[in-house]
Amino acid sequence: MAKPLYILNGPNLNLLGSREPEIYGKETLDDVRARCERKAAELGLSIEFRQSNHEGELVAWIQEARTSASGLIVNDGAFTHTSIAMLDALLACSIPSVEVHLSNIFTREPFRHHSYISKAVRGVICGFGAKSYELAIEALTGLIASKRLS
Ligand code: CA2
Repeated sequence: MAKPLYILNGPNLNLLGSREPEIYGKETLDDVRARCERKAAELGLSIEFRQSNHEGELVAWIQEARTSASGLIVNDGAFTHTSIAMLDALLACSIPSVEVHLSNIFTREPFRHHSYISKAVRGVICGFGAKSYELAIEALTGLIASKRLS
């Protein structure tokens, strides 16, 4: 059995669907999880989908993913723009990883334009709402398959 894709979500993403639908869409985090489960199943993969409001817990999960996951998708929420700890955890993680955002962070406030974690991932997908996660699963599946062949 292949290892799952870890899909990790950072602070406040548990509130999805409750406010700011014009920025983040109307779907809840459970809806996003269901989309990810469907997309992964289509591609013959399983997922481990988690959310935390705590930086240390997210760091611990990234460390866990090093040995327990075949690939990693991270929406670090606001920690994207603040956390060197998250960057270091991802740099120590050699499995393929993708950064996702629901919103297009580059059309928003200037403080959202910089991501500490982009340096440590294979690619970034943002601005497609919940679909960003499905696109990330497709991209990651390709990366994992090409790693298996090499
Ligand atoms: O666009 C994204 O996915 C973000 O990672 C979401 C973060 C934000 O800090 C990043 O700049 C971009 C915020 C998530 C908070 O989501 C909420 C959704 C509904 C209500 C309240 C918060």
